[in-house]
Amino acid sequence: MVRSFSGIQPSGDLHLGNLLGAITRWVQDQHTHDAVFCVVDLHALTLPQDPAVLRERTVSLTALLVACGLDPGACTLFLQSHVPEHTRLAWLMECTASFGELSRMTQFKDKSARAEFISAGLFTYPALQAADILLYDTDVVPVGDDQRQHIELARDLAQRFNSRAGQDVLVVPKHVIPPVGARIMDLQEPGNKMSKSLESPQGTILVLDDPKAIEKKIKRAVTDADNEVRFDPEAKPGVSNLLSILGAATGRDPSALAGEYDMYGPLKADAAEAVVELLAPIQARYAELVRDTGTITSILHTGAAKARSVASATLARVHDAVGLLPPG
Ligand code: ATP
Ligand code: LTN
Repeated sequence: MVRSFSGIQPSGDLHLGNLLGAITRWVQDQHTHDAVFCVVDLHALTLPQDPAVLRERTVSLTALLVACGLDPGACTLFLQSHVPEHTRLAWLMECTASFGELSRMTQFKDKSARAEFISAGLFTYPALQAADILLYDTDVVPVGDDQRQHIELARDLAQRFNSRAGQDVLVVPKHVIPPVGARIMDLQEPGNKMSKSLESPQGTILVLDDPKAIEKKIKRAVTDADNEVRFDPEAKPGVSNLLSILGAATGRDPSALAGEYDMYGPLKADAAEAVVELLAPIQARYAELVRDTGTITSILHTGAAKARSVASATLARVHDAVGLLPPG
């Protein structure tokens, strides 16, 4: 079976961009692929985190992923820090990546420009991400558009590693980016992507926002003055973003939807209604799950054991290929 692997950081509250750009596809993949999903808590540490908040976010994000439809019986769901092979392969990937290629990563440039303290981990972050992916012999990586460059790097590293080893040790993965919803923008600053870690509460729709908050945020979304509904992300980023949100939430094409509106008001009202409808069942399931921390912990422990059995075999293969001796 084709293996699908992806990850998400517990670095803030899950938002509509995460759901439409990635999680929706993860939920589909668990029925058609051998699906493995990881809450990448070690990646979150590349920026400063309060330990109590990180703990709480890790549990609530896991509960929310299950509420979104991830079924621990149909996929493997685990925490990155529970499978030590991730950091062990990351070291070998750091020794495979060049300083120059890590320096060209746009996420590093953006995040380091905003960070007060630029950790070495923020710089080597994509090598750990490549390790996440390559440990599972991953074929496809469902992600939003912002991750394109990181997945390209994981491909390059796998190819370089194989060519140095003179054999196909690592599977070369491909990204899968949804046709609609791959880049949901901030509602207040439609030039920026909606993000967990940017402080923009009015521009970000959280998966756990109540219907009133969602309606208010969409109603106040920045558009432009000409009142012409057209899908043109360059010239009309705000309006196009609303069309993408409505399209991704209802499974329709944003350009086709544009033809059905001649003013912004009704488009905003329909987009708000579609989002409220999409999120209501997720919120109801989450409210039940989050109280049951025992179940969440047990899902994560079972997931880590399954993940580890695959990861340790890959790491042993990689160690052998570079000339490291087996430990026992
Ligand atoms: P941070 O702001 O901390 O980097 P994030 O909101 O970008 O967080 P991640 O944990 O980095 O979220 O990403 C999880 C998944 O969600 C990735 O596949 C990413 O591509 C996708 N994603 C994130 N933001 C968006 C967005 N605005 N539109 C579509 N997909 C997105
Ligand atoms: N870098 C990603 C999160 C991430 C990831 C992964 C995604 C870490 N490891 C492996 C796909 C596959 C992000 O910032 N969205």
